[in-house]
Amino acid sequence: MADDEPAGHPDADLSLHPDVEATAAAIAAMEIRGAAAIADAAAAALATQAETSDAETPGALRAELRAAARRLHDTRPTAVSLPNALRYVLKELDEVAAAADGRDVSTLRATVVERAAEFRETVAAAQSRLGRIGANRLRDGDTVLTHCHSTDALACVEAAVEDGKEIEAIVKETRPRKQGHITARQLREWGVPVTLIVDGAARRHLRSVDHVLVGADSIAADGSVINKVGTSGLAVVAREQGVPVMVAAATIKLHPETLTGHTVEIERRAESEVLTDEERTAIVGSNEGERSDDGSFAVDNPAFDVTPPRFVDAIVTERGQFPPESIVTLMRELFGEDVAAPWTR
Ligand code: RUB
Repeated sequence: MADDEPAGHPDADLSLHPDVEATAAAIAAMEIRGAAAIADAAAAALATQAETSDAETPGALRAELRAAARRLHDTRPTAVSLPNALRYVLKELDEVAAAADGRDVSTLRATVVERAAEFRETVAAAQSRLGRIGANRLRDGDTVLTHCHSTDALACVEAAVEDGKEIEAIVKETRPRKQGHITARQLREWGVPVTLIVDGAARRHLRSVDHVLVGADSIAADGSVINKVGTSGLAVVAREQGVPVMVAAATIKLHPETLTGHTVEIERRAESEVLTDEERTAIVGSNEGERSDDGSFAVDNPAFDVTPPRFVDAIVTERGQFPPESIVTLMRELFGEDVAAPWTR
């Protein structure tokens, strides 16, 4: 802790910019969603916090930035792009605060703003680069089957279309939030013919599909892919039918903590995403009715699942494509054993 950082103060005493609060709320409510968009928004919010803060010392600014990062961090647990974004923007926070001699906040402010801009540019460039790499796997006339909405996965289709390839898409609806509709809308804008299907129809359609194409929220050191719930079942069935599974994921999706044996937390979301109050009453009855809600009925709503590496053919990143089992090499190179969490006290 820097000498001038007030000790032991609760986050409530720190003035967070309203944009930080608004960004955190939007991520939690999934108005901002998808691992890349979440990371971008979090970096932008940290930059706003730094830029607009009236903290008078580096220590005070650092405390604010940490509180802002904690607020953003605690919104959704599964997409590692979020902590990776916070880590990138706040890297060397302590060193810069110390070097600022305990007085001049402008160096720290400028460093955070610069790093946030650099992160956002790097991530955007990574997506277009991985899109070009992924497009090489798609041939003219291919049909892809998608799950959820992934900007990294769509970047591959966009690049293939730019290369003049005719691509068609079977788009899974993706219950309960129906992110497949976002995918369908985007693909149509690019002129890609789309067939929207309910999730349960995927196996039937795999017969006419050349690639399953999905994104990732996190990739573990053993090559497991954590993505929207339903991805693992799709990958298993694709393997059964001999359809290759391609995961498009920029390196901000690599989960450095899994290098040291941590597992990835799977977010569980509200029952209301799955069942309306009326639907619940129709199943369990109301307390006034013949049946009653005696607690013997539950809804489970995990937002993500884990696809073991043996069901994945390739992970396409901006650094090239990898069999899932070898992704650990790239992870070590990028992160080392450094899994600092500069937002923690
Ligand atoms: C989104 C999801 C996406 C990944 C990758 O889940 O699972 O496949 O985040 O997206 P949710 P991108 O809708 O619950 O956020 O490639 O855009 O980072």
